[in-house]
Amino acid sequence: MPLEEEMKESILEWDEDKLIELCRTSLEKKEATPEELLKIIGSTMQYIGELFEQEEIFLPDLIGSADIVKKVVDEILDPAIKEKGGERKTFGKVVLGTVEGDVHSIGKDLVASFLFSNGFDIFNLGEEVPASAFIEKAEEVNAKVIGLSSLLTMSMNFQKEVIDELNKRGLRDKYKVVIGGSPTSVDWAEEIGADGWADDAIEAVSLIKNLLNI
Ligand code: B12
Repeated sequence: MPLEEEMKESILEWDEDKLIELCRTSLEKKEATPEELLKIIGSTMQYIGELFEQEEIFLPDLIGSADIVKKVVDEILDPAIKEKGGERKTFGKVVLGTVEGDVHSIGKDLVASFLFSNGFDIFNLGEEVPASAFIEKAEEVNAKVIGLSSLLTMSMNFQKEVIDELNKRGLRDKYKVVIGGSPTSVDWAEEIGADGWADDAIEAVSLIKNLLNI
């Protein structure tokens, strides 16, 4: 079976050991560069996203695949690229977190995995993140995008607070601010002056790519 097919199969079956073995062996034998392997992973994640949208696979499948991909990229491909003296070429940095007062992490982490496997650098600040922490991290790492997750009607207002705080500090135009989470909507995004809203992790990737003209 060609390498691409084998990798695709292992990602779909969450076969972490096989994916690690395939990547390690092809790097050792110089059958592929880490960048080529990343490209295969990226197109596989895109394919998996399409399967999810067509309801051919479900949330746990998506999470399983995203998790093993993140591990292989973190542990094998990123170090391999760094060893060659290069940096993983990315589309830009995204600072992401769940807003203040909210502990829900699963959806936000899924968005993080999908963005990562589609070529973004992710700074995942975790949960219950205050407005100032989003802004300070974005400034520190020179991010292009700030992503705000909220799963509670009660915490939605903290998404607005981040945007208000950006405005207060004169930084609003420096960042694309995207929001998500089940109680939020495109109308809410408009109301609080966000740049976009996405319903799921797959849409989040295309939303951010569109906003950055990628
Ligand atoms: C799991 C869960 C929990 C877990 C969270 C564990 C964890 N580590 O995340 C625990 C048990 C801790 C929990 C606690 C609570 N929960 Co809860 N929880 C859920 C549950 C069942 C699933 C949420 C989930 O993970 N969904 C799966 C993910 C993949 O979907 P998602 O989060 O929507 O994310 C997708 C999109 O929204 C989008 N997205 C998400 N974030 C972002 C960000 C950006 C930038 C973008 C672009 C897109 C995006 O992409 C994601 C991936 O596709 C929901 C019910 C439900 N069915 O949604 C209730 C739910 C969210 N919880 C609810 C409540 C009320 C609570 C509690 C207040 C309960 C309590 N009384 O203590 C506490 C909250 C405490 C706090 N301060 O936060 C309510 C919220 C109601 C509301 N609208 O306010 C819900 C809807 C249940 C209900 N029907 O009442 N909860």
